[in-house]
Amino acid sequence: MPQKTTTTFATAFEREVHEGLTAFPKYLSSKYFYDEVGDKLFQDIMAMPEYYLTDCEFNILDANKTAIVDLFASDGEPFSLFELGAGDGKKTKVLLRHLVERNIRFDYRPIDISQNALDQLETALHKELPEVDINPLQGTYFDTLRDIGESNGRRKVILFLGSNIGNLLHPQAVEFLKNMRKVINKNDLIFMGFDQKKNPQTILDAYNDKTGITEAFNKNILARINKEMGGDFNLDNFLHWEVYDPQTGTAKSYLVSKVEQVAYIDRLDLEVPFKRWETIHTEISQKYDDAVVQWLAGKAGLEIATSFSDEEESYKDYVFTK
Ligand code: AVJ
Repeated sequence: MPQKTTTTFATAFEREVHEGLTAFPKYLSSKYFYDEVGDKLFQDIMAMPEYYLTDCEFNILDANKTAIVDLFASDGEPFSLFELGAGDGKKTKVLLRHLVERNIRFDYRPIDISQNALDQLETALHKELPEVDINPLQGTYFDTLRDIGESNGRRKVILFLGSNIGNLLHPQAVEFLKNMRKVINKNDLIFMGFDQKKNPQTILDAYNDKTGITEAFNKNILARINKEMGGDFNLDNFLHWEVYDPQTGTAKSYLVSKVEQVAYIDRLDLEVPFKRWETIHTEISQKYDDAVVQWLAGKAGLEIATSFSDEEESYKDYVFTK
């Protein structure tokens, strides 16, 4: 079987695909769901009735915008509002609009892995909220945290919405929070969304819609390998499978091979054999409760200053300081 033995890969994506598809059991990282097609599919997910997270957080921000903006602007000095994984900024616009209405001085620095998402956000903001001073930054959370640390001397508020942290296992989440702690000063804030444990059926439905949007989103990682690395995955030979463990609060997504098959990835010179019913683990979407968030924050040396939630406590935004 031809196998690439050298360790030179053109991109991190190529390296990680090689690593994950030659491992046992197989895995791929959900951060590679997001190209132009994936961004659109995720927007469709956010618009689905089953995917309660987006509406829930939107309503929390809208209902509490005065208190939230008071926190952000606490000392009256101009500040920089960073946002990790900004996406289409739908929820953030509630806060941006309120900041503009109150004549608060700030600049907005959205960060996303997808240049396409950033371009769309910048165009939309120029039209809808031309007063906002916007400086987009493309990259992964890990690269860009460095840039945040080295930024101008203004106070920093870092937004991390949408329960994006849920893609990280707890040890990675602690590492990530520690890195965030390193780039902030005493009066800076981290404002972060954490989807909460709830009726397991509600969670399962959010990641397993009947219309197949989540399935297409999950399979988009194989579509990207086909497009960008000359892969020949037959997407119909895989099914989307979701599990949720109510004890640990972990939702996991898989692609399951319906047949015995061998895929070939030209750019990697790699054959990828699958047994019938063999899996590729593609994503975790962790659900939390106060105790777990408290524990994560404590491990990272952060304090919970306050939190905002809906009536049902199905989703919470926490404010961390150091
Ligand atoms: C963007 C990571 C928050 O895990 O809920 C939606 C991505 N995956 N449906 C999530 C996702 C399947 C989403 N995050």
